Amino acid sequence: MELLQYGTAGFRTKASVLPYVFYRVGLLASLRSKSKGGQSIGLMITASHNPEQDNGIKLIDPSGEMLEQSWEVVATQLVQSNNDQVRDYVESKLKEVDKSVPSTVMIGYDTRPSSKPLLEAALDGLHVFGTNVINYTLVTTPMLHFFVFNHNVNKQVYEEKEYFEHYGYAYQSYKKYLPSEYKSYSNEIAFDGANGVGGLKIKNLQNVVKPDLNIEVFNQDVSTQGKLNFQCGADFVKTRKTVPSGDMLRSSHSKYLSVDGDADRIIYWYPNSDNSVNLLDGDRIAVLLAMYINELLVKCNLKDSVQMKVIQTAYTNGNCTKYIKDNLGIDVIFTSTGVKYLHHEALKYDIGVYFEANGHGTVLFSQKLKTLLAQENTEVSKQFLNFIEMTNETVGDSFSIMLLIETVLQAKDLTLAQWYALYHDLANKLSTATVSNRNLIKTINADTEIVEPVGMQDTINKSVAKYKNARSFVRPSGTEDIVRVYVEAETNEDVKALTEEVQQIVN
Ligand code: 16G
Ligand code: ZN
Repeated sequence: MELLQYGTAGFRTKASVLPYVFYRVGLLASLRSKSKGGQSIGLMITASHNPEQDNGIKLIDPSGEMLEQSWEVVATQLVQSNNDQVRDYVESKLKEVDKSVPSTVMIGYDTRPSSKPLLEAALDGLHVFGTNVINYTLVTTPMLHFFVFNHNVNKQVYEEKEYFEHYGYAYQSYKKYLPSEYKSYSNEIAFDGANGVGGLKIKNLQNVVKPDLNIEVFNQDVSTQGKLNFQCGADFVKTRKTVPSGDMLRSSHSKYLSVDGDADRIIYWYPNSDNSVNLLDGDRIAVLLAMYINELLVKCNLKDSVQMKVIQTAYTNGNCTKYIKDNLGIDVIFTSTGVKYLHHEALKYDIGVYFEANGHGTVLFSQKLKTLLAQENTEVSKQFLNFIEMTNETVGDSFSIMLLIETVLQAKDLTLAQWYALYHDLANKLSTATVSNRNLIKTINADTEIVEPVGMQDTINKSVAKYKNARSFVRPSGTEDIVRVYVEAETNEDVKALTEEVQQIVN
């Protein structure tokens, strides 16, 4: 039996090995709900941007956030137990939780062919404890986070329609704060749905925001096998830096965007004549949103009363960080890779703008800020609260982020090329190395420093020092059996040469 771990994105692997995992996660979700006084827990069935034959499952905690870390350990132990130990393990855990508390679990799944059969296995586990199941069927990951949050915090069982109206109406209502004519901005968007649930569901949002946003949907085939995430979607565009398949260039649009297979990641882009693309990735989204939110803060005279930070990972381009610090005057904090680390850091501030370069992120606003804005009750404080309404604060949500981006592009009357030109990326390359045991590499300081094997970091530092404005870090992947090597420098030649040096050190 493969030893699965509850990782940054829950349990994820080939769908064929997952039924027993889903059954056990059904048991676990019931326990989690009971341990939280019967509050609802979310169970999302998806493997995000992974190939169609994979699948996965992750738990959503009562406030709509990812599963608390101590329970990740519980999840891993439960899934790694032998069949005959499962009962003992569950019973030992049950001693700590009050069995008589009724449990509720909200479920959603993506378009993978394996999702529905796997759901049955999870339901078998949930029925063991007589858990009340609310099945949202086909939804994006952020939609389920929204439903769980609203059920526990606002005591309402929302319907899908209400999710789209919540964000769509917030977007519509913000129009009164925006110019009525534009020199540069265009409301036309070509939307790459990765042949997944995002391509399907974006139409519901479109119905609410039409005609203000004109969205043409591409890659929305969820019935042909093998098409999910295949040569399309946010991960493909980000890693290959090329136009996705699906004939997206057949008529010219001024704006293009791609989401991933469960629509929690988003990347804007526009094509060059050779089919390569200019990427408006998570780095550039963070810049755009942080710039605008900072302006709102200044307008509300709150710049000195609240604390705002941008949270990034070491994969953020050095020039992006520099732009945020030097040009926008906002502090940047780094965390390890994985959304939960960025999210938890962002919670510490009144405004935490967090994005991974791959397009996963959102903005968190503190209760203190919301109260201050409500008390002020001025036009601009109402405007700020309207902006916050448009933000899905539970998790990165490609739909909510798209509406925020469109809002800022209008407010500043920008084309994608103008947004892209705010700063220039340093040359960079992400490569992989295969080693006998990736877990022998241990890192600290937000993945930027290797502490084991001892001495490896010093050797890398010596290589890095030979190149101008260079940076390199090495970390074991959390999702694949490989090591990732990131290199950044002034020129492509330097990046290539330094990558070769670091690869030799790691191998
Ligand atoms: C997971 C993470 C993503 C991270 C990626 C890194 C979530 C929901 N997803 O997909 O944030 O960027 O892992 O993958 O946390 P790696 O460890 O293979 O480089
Ligand atoms: Zn995803």
